[in-house]
Amino acid sequence: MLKFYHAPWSRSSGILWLLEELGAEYEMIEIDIRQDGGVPEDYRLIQPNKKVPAIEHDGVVITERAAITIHLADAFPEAGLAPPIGDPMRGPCLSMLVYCDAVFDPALSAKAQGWTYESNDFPFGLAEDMVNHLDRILTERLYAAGDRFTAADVQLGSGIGYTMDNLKVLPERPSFRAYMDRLSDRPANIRAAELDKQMAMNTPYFQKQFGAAPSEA
Ligand SMILES: N[C@@H](CCC(=O)N[C@@H](CS)C(=O)NCC(=O)O)C(=O)O
Repeated sequence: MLKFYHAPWSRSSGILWLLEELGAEYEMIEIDIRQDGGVPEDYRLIQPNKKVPAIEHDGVVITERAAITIHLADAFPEAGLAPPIGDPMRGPCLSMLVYCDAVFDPALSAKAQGWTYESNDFPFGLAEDMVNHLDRILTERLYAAGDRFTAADVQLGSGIGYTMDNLKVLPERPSFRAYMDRLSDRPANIRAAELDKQMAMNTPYFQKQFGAAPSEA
């Protein structure tokens, strides 16, 4: 039994895409992270900071995107998104997954907040170094961990897509654009994006921003 705690158009959207890539059966539990008064306190029993995503798989709760991604990709090996131990792509795949949360996300969050700091002030270092690193990787390789799509691409692709095209805090680089083009026609990506959009348009926060839900328009 797999439960998925999700809010549309959020950091849990990458896990939605991953679940679609894996062909996993899951029960979705929507957490409205933008509701007036904040996320209800009882959700803290699942996620200590009341954030999404979280999953509960066969009675065990797993939090943090990188951990969830590794767990799910390993749990559904038939999808081939987790290079197994011994595969030379496993190391790069794990490195990129953790890099997305430990470096990419905080460095860009700091940049979006206009922070100025030295590289060694924070463990995530400078956004500029991170951008150059990813540019190098995605110029050398087709995908995050090598020449084939892995679970790391779901997190890296979600992060690049959101920060380059929506938040506009990640500078546009030809390697990033070519990478996003490679990911954009994946059926699971398209399915997840459509599902997420429908869910978003049914939440009061986005209805206020964009008008009524399509069905009520
Ligand atoms: N370190 C967490 C971060 C998750 C996170 O930041 N989630 C945001 C969604 S974009 C959230 O739930 N925010 C709601 C809140 O802080 O109230 C992870 O990687 O799973």
